[in-house]
Amino acid sequence: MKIRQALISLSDKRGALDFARGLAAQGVALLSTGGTAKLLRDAGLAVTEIGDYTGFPEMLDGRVKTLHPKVHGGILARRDLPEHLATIAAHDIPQIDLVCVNLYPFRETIAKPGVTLDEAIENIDIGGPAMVRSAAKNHAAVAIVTDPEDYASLLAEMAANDGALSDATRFNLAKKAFTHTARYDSAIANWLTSLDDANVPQTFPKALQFAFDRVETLRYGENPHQQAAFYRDPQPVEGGIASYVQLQGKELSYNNIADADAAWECVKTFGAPACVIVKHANPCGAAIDGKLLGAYEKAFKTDSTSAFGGIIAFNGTVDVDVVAAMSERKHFVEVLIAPAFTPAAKELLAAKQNLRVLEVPLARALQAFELKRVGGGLLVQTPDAFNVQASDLRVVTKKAPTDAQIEDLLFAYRVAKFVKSNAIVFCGGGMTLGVGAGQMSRVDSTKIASIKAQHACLELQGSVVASDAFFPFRDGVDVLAAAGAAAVIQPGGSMRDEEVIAAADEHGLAMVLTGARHFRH
Ligand code: 93A
Repeated sequence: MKIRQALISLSDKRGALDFARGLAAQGVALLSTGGTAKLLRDAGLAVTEIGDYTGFPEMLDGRVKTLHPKVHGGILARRDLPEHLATIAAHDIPQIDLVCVNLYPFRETIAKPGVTLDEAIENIDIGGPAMVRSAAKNHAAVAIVTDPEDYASLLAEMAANDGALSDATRFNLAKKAFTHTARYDSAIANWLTSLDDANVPQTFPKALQFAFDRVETLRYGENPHQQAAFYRDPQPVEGGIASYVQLQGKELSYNNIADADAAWECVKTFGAPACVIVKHANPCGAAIDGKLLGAYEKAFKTDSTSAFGGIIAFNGTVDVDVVAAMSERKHFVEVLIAPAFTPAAKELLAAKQNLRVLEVPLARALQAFELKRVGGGLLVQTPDAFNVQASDLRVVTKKAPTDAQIEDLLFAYRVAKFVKSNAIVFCGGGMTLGVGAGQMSRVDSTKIASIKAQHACLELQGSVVASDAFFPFRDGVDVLAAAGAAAVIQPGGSMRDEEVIAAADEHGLAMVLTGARHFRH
């Protein structure tokens, strides 16, 4: 069916003129609301104002513009039902075949600092979503255009199709349109239900609505008998793993993406050139150095057995030296992530066809919320934003750490944040020496970390060690002192801090407290 009449009503007027011109050039009559009509008329296009069309002026400060049977009848009438066609004819209601609408900028309005409830309420669009939903419901005959990105392709399809759009195109537009209005209402519901009795927005709305876009379905989930898909936030956090661009390699798996996220979030916390190797969601090697190559060599050394088949992330541009060093060691990795790769590095990588290589922009923004599904519910928290600094440290032992030890303690604590609890991380010289992860007992984590260091023939004598949470008893301190640690970083806050500090003094250790723990489950 040829499109003969279009209604255009836009808050976001990007590309509107070109689209309207393109429609007019294909013989489509244009109807428009005040601001949009002015834009089109000023550009020399013939356009009918909605008030002239309905015989009612836009009223109530624009709250009622398009809410009229002549608009909704023209959109909603079924073209395949003679009764519908007779009814609109009897009421002198012409058909509207294309509706191009985007809505009052509610999200942008509430993002403004100091926004008032009145301002927000006035930016709740009523007539716009009504038209979008009318047109989307009647997609059998009407095209609903909500995304400026679609203008050009729709004009091209019409031009190639005698002024009509296909059924499939109209159906796809309708799906997009209902998603658009659903998200719009979600934003309103999230904001309004976040207001407390004094209308001050709180962190957690009473009812939390989410909207994600499917990026792809995955071959399977955590295990081959599970189905899985990857969804992206329509407003993704800057520098999050979801912004990846895959340069080469096999399809990403569910576990690949989860581990890539862990490696990427960890490596991003360092200012110095850093390398993090993750295996099964835990860092099995992490290091900082003057150069990425040095960081890689150190990170690999921590646990070269576990590094095999791992996910590896760098926080700087990967050059050919780094790729060559990986090849020399025959280091098989599942995924390689960096903000950029030099052309020579890319060339060398291209020979490893299966290796998945991801570029992700290096930005350190945090998600608003972290989510975890539990049976019949959802746990929601703000992210762990604590990134320990030297000024956070409180020395509690007779012995104070040296400057070099402080550097390593800070490094160790930042790595420990990304190790599943209970986490014990031995470090020295800007690298992990032994990582104990995911144990039910802190003492066992400490033992495992020191066993791992032994396996790698790494010396723990004089090392530093981080614990993600306090030591409930002195036994953990006894074990790490026996392993050779010289300085300890931990949050403190145990009932037995005194006993733990006394043990550290007894062993001649330096101990610093951070005041904030890093459980990660
Ligand atoms: O205030 S409304 O909820 N009432 C309406 O009847 C109505 N009709 C269109 N908002 C309404 N609109 C919205 O006006 C559209 O969704 C669009 O965002 C905006 C375009 O107004 P203008 O063309 O005057 O700039």
